[in-house]
Amino acid sequence: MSRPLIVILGDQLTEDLPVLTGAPDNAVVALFEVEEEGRYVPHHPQKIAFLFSAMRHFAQALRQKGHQVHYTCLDDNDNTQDLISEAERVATLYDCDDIRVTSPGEWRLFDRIQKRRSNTPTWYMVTDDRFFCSQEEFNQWAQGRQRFRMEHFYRWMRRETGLLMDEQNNPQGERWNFDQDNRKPLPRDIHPPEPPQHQPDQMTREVMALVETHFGDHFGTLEGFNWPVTRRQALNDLNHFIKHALPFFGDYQDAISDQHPFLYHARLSGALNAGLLRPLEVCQAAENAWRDGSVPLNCTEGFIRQILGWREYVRGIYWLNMPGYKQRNDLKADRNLPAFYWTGDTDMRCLRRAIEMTRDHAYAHHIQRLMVTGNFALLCGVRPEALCDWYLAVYIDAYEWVELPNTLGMVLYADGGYLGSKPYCASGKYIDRMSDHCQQCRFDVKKSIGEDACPFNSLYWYFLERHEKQLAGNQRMKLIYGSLNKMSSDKREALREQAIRFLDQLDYEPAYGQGDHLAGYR
Ligand code: FAD
Ligand code: DLZ
Repeated sequence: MSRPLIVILGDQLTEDLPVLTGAPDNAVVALFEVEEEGRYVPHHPQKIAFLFSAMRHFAQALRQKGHQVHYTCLDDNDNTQDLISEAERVATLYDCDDIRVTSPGEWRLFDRIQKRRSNTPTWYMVTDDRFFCSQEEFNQWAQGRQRFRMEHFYRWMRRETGLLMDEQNNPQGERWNFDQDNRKPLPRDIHPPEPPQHQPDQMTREVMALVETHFGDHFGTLEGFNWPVTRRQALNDLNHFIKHALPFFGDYQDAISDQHPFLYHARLSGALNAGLLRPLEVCQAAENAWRDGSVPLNCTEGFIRQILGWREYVRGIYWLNMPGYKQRNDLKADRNLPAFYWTGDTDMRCLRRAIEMTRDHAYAHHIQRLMVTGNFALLCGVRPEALCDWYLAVYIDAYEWVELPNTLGMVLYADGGYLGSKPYCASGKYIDRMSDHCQQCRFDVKKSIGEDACPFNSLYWYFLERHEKQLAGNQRMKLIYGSLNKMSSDKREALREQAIRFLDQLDYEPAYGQGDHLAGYR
């Protein structure tokens, strides 16, 4: 009787995956820790420790359920240190005729597996069913549309799933969107909830030591590691969020704090993307909290929109457009990444704090990623590849299917407006309105010219000027180009000179792969 090897990748830790529920009794289930996955970009040590520990706990749970499980540890002598060759080695070891795997979340692996389909043992890829919208459904939705907008996709998803819909299939509260209620800056004295603490058990401690030895040179600290590594812990984090943070999620969704990295955000993206939680159960928990009156509708809707809307939308865009999407660079951005992205060593307070939080927690919330580190890179003209490699490396939740559209599309506008209707470029004024950083910064956010002027200001105008041809025709940019065009030529020249001087004196990392991009960090 034929015997399959069922490969479970590090972000596929879901017990009811079809490859597992459909496995015959004699199947061998296999998980592999390999160097290659930790190094294709220099992943944050917390991300690697999170995945290895979650994989080890998952393997234990599968054994307890009666599966025969093979587990390759990182420092096993016969480990080939590459996922594909490890699967083929282990398939031979157990005399397996074929290898079955849930379709990977990144093109690079998907492509490699596809190319091995005619090999022996034969590889089979099974559709990943952990999303609301299958790729076929997304492709059909996209067909014939000139421009895609997340809002249209989201409304369709709401109708399809019935989430937050009334009996007539209309949106609850008679509105699709509560964004006007959701842009409040932070009040002075806030006390966001502390995240639940997960004491690392023996298994996690062993993994942390292993990661320190093998990946201790990567950007980021392991100290204070506090991510959920089992489904039980992830459910605990979900319940904690629903009870303590969701009631304020909407109001302060866009706010940035100098002190509180998580504010009222869920911290669930790592667990969701690794498969410890299902998006449906997360959205249902949020909807139930609204139904029982413990959470206002603007908060529940704002949260469900992120998961049912943005998360599904960016995944659809990724698979619809890969591999070509990754090559897009419509604004012809050509700078390397500023070196301080790997150190936090900058006087710009907002950037310093976002990077320090990233170093300490493998986390920064959406607005920090979009409007601080993202906005700055956009204004500087950082190459998409350089910025994407950084985002893919440093966050607990980063996988290319979700990172790439967010970075290349939403942040860098490198797809020419395919994903978002306008670039999210902003001057220091935006950061000042939404955060308490500027009061503690050596630069003056009200100034655009001079040694102590906030660099975001001149960079902003210089960006608009550089890209006038591509952007001035955009309806949503009309107002701002009106202001630029009203500016005197002397002022424009002074802003341009200020921005160029600033860009010239920045240190940049060497192009990735052409030097030691972590040199500044060590
Ligand atoms: P919350 O703010 O509490 O949101 C709830 C959930 O909604 C998240 O857990 C996440 O699953 C989902 N979500 C929210 N915004 C987005 C979005 N724009 N795209 C997809 N899902 C979203 N998210 C990732 O999961 N992986 C990434 O690699 C990633 N890279 C990003 C890169 C950039 C440049 C930007 C601007 C955003 C990126 N995001 C990414 C989206 C978002 O920043 C994170 O999902 C969010 O910060 C995770 O924290 P949280 O769980 O506290 O989210
Ligand atoms: C991110 C990651 C890392 C660091 N290590 C492993 C690993 O050793 N073994 C594994 O199966 N998966 C790992 N992953 C997750 C994979 O990179 C992920 O499955 C692919 O990028 C597809 O999304």
